[in-house]
Amino acid sequence: MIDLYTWPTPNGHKVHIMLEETGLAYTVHAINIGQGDQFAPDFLKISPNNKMPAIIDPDGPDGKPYSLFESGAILMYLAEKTGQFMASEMAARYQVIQWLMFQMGGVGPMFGQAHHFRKYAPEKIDYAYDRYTNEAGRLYGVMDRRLCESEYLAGDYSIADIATFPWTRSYERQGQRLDDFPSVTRWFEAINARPAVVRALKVLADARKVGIEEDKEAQKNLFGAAQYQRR
Ligand SMILES: N[C@@H](CCC(=O)N[C@@H](CS)C(=O)NCC(=O)O)C(=O)O
Repeated sequence: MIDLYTWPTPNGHKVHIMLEETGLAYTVHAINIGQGDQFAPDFLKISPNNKMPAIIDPDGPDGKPYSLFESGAILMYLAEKTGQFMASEMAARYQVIQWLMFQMGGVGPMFGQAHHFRKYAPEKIDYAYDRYTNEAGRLYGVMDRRLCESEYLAGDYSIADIATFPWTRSYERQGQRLDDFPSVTRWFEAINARPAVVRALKVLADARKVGIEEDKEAQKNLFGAAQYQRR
C-alpha cells in the first residue's frame, strides 16, 4: 500500500491520476499546504523542498521502503514499477520523457506564475500579469500544434499527458479560452472522461474550504514569512 502525501492541486492530481490508472493501492495523507503541514519535520524528511506530492512505497526497489518527492519523478517511478503509461522502446520512451520535461520545466512553472500574478499577488503588476498570461498562451499553442498531429502528447496516452492534464483544468485562471485551442480541447475532453481520472479528481475534493486568494493564513504559508523562515 503506497503512502501518498498530497493535496488537491494540479501537482497532486497528477499522482492521484497515475495511482488510479495503474490500480495500485494507496493511502492518502492530507498535506494541507494552506495550514503549513508541508513544514512538519516528518514531512520534510521525505520532501525537503516543503512541497507535495510525495510518496513512500513500502515495497520499493529490492523490496525496501522507498520515498520520493517531485511529481515527475513519482510518475516515472510508478510507470517503471507497473510497466504502464511509459513506452519501453528507447526512442518512444524519450518522447514520453521529453513531453514530461516540457510539463515539468514549462507548463507547471509558467501556469503556476500565471495563477500567482493573476490571482494571488497583493497588487496587480502589469508586466508580470502579461508575461505569464502570454507564456501560458504560447505553451497552449505548442500543445495544440503537437496534438493536431498526435492523439496524445507522446503518441499513446502516457505519464506526459497525466502530468499536463491537471494544469489545463484551470485555463481560465491562466487567462486562456480552451476554444482557441481545438486540439487541446479534443485531448482535454478525452482525458477528462477517463473513469480513472474521474475517480482521481475526487481525492480530497472537499478538503480545501476556501481559495488561497481569500485565505490570509494560506498566503502567509505559501508566499509570506512562513515560506522563508528556514532559509
Ligand atoms: N515541482 C514540484 C512542484 C510541487 C509544488 O509546487 N507543490 C505545491 C502545491 S501545487 C506545494 O506543495 N506548495 C507548498 C509550498 O510551497 O510551501 C512537483 O512537481 O512535485
